[in-house]
Amino acid sequence: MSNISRRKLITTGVVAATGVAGLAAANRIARRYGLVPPDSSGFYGPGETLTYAAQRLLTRHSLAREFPRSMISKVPFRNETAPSSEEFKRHQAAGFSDWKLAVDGMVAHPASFSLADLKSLPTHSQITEVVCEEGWSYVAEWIGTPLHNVLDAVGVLPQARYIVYFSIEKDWWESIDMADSTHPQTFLTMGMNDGDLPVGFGGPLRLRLPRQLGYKSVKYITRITATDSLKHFGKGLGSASPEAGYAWYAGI
Ligand SMILES: Nc1nc2c(c(=O)[nH]1)N[C@H]1C(S)=C(S)[C@@H](COP(=O)(O)O)O[C@H]1N2
Ligand SMILES: [Mo]
Repeated sequence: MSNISRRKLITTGVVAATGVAGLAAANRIARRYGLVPPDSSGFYGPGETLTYAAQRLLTRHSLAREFPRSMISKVPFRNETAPSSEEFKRHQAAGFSDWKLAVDGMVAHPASFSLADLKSLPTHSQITEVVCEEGWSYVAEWIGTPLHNVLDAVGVLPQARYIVYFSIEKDWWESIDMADSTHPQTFLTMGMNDGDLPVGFGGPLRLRLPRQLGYKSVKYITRITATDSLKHFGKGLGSASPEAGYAWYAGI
């Protein structure tokens, strides 16, 4: 069976099951096809599973909307944060010359990338929106290298199912599946609106992911790791967000 008709069949199954026998049946089908998010347990679990399974089957390869330059927000709203740690202040004082991105886990060649290393990879720009779950948003130009360039450089093993990424702010970490990790708009971002990425917006290095809500676009990235299971990260729910009551998959 071709990929498309197989996908259509599974989608029809998931949707029909919702109507006929409710969430439980849809969940059984999602489970059979490995479309269960890491935060699928608990009260909201069945709903999270249905959202994730349906999005993966229907919109896996779709692109987030890109805007014309004239739509770039004049005053981008931002969370007024800069990491308060001494470690970050030291990096900032040194112009981030020693900032490193460690890449490890299920990869053939674990490596560490400086900002200069990352800038030497093919870079692109995208004009996309940051959408916060609180209801505000803004449009900016983001310049960086698609995450898949770094994943290709280290040789992610075929067993890997997720990429987990960590901020220098210890309580900010997230993970995404391989569909989002290799999505062309998932960027390791070093520039914004024609300049370096300002600290307030996550500089020197941020993972921008316009297909999901703002909280997945973690700022001040220092490490990414490839894994086949999220059980051993934090409370095993996939990221810090579900530990605080937000969905792991925040597709928009
Ligand atoms: N390290 C870190 N990353 C973060 C946050 C944060 O406080 N710390 N806030 C998140 C949230 S909730 C949103 S909506 C966006 C906000 O992006 P902005 O500051 O560029 O507007 O960043 C996300 N990434
Ligand atoms: Mo947010």
